[in-house]
Amino acid sequence: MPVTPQITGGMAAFCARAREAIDAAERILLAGHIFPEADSVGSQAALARHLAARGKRVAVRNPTPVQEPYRFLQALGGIPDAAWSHGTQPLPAHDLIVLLDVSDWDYMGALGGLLQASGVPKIVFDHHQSSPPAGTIGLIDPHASATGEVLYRYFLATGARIDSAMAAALYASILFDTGGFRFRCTRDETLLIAAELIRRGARHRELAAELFENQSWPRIELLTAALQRLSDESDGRLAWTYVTREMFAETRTTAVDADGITDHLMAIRGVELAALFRELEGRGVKVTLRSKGKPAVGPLAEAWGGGGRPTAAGFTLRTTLKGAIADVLPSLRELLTAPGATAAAAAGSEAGLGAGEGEQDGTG
Ligand SMILES: [Mn+2]
Repeated sequence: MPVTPQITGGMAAFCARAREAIDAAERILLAGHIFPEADSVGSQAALARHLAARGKRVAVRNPTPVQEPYRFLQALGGIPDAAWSHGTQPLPAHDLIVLLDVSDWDYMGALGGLLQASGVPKIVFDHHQSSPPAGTIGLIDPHASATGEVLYRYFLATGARIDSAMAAALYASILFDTGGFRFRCTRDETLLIAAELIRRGARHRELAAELFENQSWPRIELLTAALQRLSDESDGRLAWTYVTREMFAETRTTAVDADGITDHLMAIRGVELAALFRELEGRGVKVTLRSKGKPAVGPLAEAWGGGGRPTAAGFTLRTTLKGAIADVLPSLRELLTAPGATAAAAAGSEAGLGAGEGEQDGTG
């Protein structure tokens, strides 16, 4: 049986409602989460291009600037750079808001409150494990690998034309959030959609190089410094490291440049859990947790006031780096000794592990 992207009844109804709202609007504001990355920006670019082709005036507002490695995706949107903005300056005139890759106002910083206060209709395309904010038209599929996949289904359901720039933007979304088709969220449908996007003009090799072979030297220097401080515990099942403010300063990097360090810890054979402690400028310590499946790290992050998914989560502690490490490590060790904690026990427990496992963990 060939696999085809599923447009379920509920999804078809959502798509029809979303299209009605879009049809009725002239000026549409797209928005995303803090530290917008490839899924966020790729989805925004693909939708911006679609809407502009339909004669809409489109603007994009993110809480923080589009990160440098993802600016090439911004360009695929085909709208002027001046239409992309960030922060909490007054919003451009709009009669519809579309949230992409986020369904939680808190994950948008102060911009969330600003958007929430706007009385216009709101649409949400997302794949995080959450429900749409009250009063929004929300398509949230936690089994989708990326928001790009959710958006692709919307385009399919509404008969939208997907040109090569849109295909590239959506492909980048999916490629990034699946970690290059490695993460658990990679399903048969994901690959089917990816194949279709290549057929429509997405260039796999070029996009893979842009996303995964594009690290700056300062980032590699930061990674080197972090790996020099790598520790392992619990018979090599837990790997952790840290980055101090001095390390950021010495390598001329900032907190976001430590994104991806946990990938290197997770690449070690036998490692089931990874933790990264980031000392933030005057804002305590950000703790990033990763798991290969079991034990789930989401609940632990929630207990510390953060959030995330079973495989990717994080939280911020208002304490010193030493204090954070001393506080958190015991609970990580405990997680590994809890009954059913081993990776083998995860077999058959796929539910809830669908959403993208990129850098986002819902905490910023
Ligand atoms: Mn995503």
